[in-house]
Amino acid sequence: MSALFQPFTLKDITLRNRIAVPPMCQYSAIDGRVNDWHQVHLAGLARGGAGLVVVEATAVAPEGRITPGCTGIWNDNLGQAFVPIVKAIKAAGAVPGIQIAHAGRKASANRPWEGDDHMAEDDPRGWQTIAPSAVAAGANLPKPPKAMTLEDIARVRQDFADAARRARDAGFEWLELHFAHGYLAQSFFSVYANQRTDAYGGSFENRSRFLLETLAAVREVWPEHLPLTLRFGVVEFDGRDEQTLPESIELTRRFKAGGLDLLSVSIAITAPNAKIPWGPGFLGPIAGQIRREAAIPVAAAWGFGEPAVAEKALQNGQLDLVLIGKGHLANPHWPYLAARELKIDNPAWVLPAPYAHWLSALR
Ligand code: FNR
Ligand code: 531
Repeated sequence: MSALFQPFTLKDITLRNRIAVPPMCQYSAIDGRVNDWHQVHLAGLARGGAGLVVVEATAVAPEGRITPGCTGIWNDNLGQAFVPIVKAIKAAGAVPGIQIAHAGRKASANRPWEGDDHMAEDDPRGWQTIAPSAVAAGANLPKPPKAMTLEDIARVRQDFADAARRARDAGFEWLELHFAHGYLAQSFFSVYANQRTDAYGGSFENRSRFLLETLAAVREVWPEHLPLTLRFGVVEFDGRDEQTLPESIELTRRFKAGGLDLLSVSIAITAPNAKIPWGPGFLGPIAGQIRREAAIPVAAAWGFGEPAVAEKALQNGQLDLVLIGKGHLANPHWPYLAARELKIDNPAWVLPAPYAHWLSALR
């Protein structure tokens, strides 16, 4: 029996299979507002048969966007703009999710195909970035951020809670906080980015504080019966993961105690000298360790695009949900082709009825 095509129930939500489309920035919004491209992109992915489609990192405040083209949900008008997308994802039989985010010191950048670097100081489209400390992110992101005051921290925490409310009101049924990839929340946990000497820096407790407080603020707003999840970089691949991974497992236990329903395991990306061992499903073993030691459902991405690799990671208990990113950009019908490759004899788990009848032969 295939693991990939088993339904997955979390709180009151059941996904038709274990395949999720992870958030993938489109850099195509104007002043944060989604448009027809986002509709085409996301509805098309949902039509392909994934159980869950998560909308890209959507900024909780204008300065929290990575680039000027990133989506936002910092006001009610922007929140309501997602309603047609939520409806389209549901009409295709998938569960609509959204990732809410703040890019911190990695904000105010050019699109990847326009340089993937900070916009120049004199670029009128750019803005002052904020972060735990005035430590720049790296060579292509050299602008030093402004160290956040306690008022800034309180404001951004509330921005996440307000964003969660707007996501709820737009009809999303799955929420993911972006606490990974060197963005604001990850940078609070980072010994590299966070050099604060107040209650938000230094010790493990202090470096965890912003993440746990923000989760708590969102937990109060997000409905109890809908999955509340977050994506977190559990390792840096900087040579000191013997210290980092145990801390990440302990923090995951505290996320769970704080009401988290699932952890999407990823990479921290705050160390200047990271050596990431990219490879097919390379995060699987780490995800499995988190899943066991923190006793929480987990998802992971990175190179699971070969159906057999995805199936194996689920079969051997590394993951509860597999995230297929670029594989879905290459082919929105990835789930159906995976069913064929794995010789699953009932495509109904991945195809809407009008398609399933004609394609049921899987030949
Ligand atoms: C991404 N990724 C990403 N991750 C995230 O947490 N929020 C996001 O908004 C984005 N945006 C994004 C855009 C694009 C174009 C790509 C290719 C990737 C990372 C993505 O969710 C996923 O983790 C990686 O793509 C690895 O999975 P695959 O592509 O190997 O299946
Ligand atoms: C690439 C990336 C993935 C995992 C670790 C570091 C970098 N992604 C990250 C995306 C933006 C596009 C590039 C986000 O997380 C928003």
